[in-house]
Amino acid sequence: MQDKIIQLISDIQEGNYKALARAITIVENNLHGYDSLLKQLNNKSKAQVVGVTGPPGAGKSTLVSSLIKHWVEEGKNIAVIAVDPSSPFNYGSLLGDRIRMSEFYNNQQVYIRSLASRGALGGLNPKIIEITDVVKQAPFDIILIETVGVGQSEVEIAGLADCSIVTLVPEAGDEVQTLKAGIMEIADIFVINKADRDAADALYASLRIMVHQKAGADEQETPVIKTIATKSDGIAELTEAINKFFNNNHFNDKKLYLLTEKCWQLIQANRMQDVNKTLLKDELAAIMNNDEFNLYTYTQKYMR
Ligand SMILES: Nc1nc2c(ncn2[C@@H]2O[C@H](COP(=O)(O)OP(=O)(O)O)[C@@H](O)[C@H]2O)c(=O)[nH]1
Ligand SMILES: [Mg+2]
Repeated sequence: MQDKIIQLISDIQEGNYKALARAITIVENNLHGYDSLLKQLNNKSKAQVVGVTGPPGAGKSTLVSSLIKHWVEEGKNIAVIAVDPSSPFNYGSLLGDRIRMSEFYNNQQVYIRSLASRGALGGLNPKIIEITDVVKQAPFDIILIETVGVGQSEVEIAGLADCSIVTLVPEAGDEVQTLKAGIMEIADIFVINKADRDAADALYASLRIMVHQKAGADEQETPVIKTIATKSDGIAELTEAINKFFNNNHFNDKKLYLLTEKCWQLIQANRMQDVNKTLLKDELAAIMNNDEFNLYTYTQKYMR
């Protein structure tokens, strides 16, 4: 078993996508050997992990396609991990341009994997951290992770991607005020997609005010970039902002923060493994009206 896992990892490191697909399946489904596989991942990856998050229909997949095209032309190797609860990932039908997109499917520079979201809140796949680390073993320059922003998962993705791009659309104008706190924290770059629509300039202006207020005196303002993903408009500006982000000195501080965040989430998931809310409820239903019931004594059995 051990030998097989070592061979699998070595195949992945040589850019074997079939081996990568197999390893992801092993990890995603807790198949035999997954623990040993994870423990043998090395720490040498130079890949930049870029998260693209935002509401359904914002144009994330279209944006991702345009980014792939841009980077492929620069000779880069790119992986895409898409976590979409609503629809299976299908770049072909997405742009109504099967020929162009199937080019990516057959392109050795591009690896695309779609994952179901199995989280209770419909957000991220619970294995996304581990799967991203597996993908990092392969010689990719950039790993793109597309996730639908639904409440909590926006915060989770902050711990997942080195650089988080929050995609908004002009219609989001009013929502932005209410979403403000959460998205301001996680966004490294804002994209206003569908900039071909009228309200884009108004959203741009109000976002610029928000990032300015957040930045304060000595901090850099979070870039706000207008794109029309369907026409690849603004993609060059976006990739430039991504490059700038990775070249910034603050990036190392962020890496430590991200690693701590990931570590925390893994430990949390592991510690909660034996806690089942349905069982808790059943047990509590039976004892809650006892005079002797004490919440603090009861929870003791779960404490370490
Ligand atoms: N008008 C306009 N439509 C866009 C733009 N970008 C994407 N779309 C369309 O918006 C719809 C949703 O796009 P999709 O990429 O699937 O969004 P996702 O759910 O965020 O991944 C599709 O019909 C796209 O063609 C844009 O910049 N302008
Ligand atoms: Mg999508």
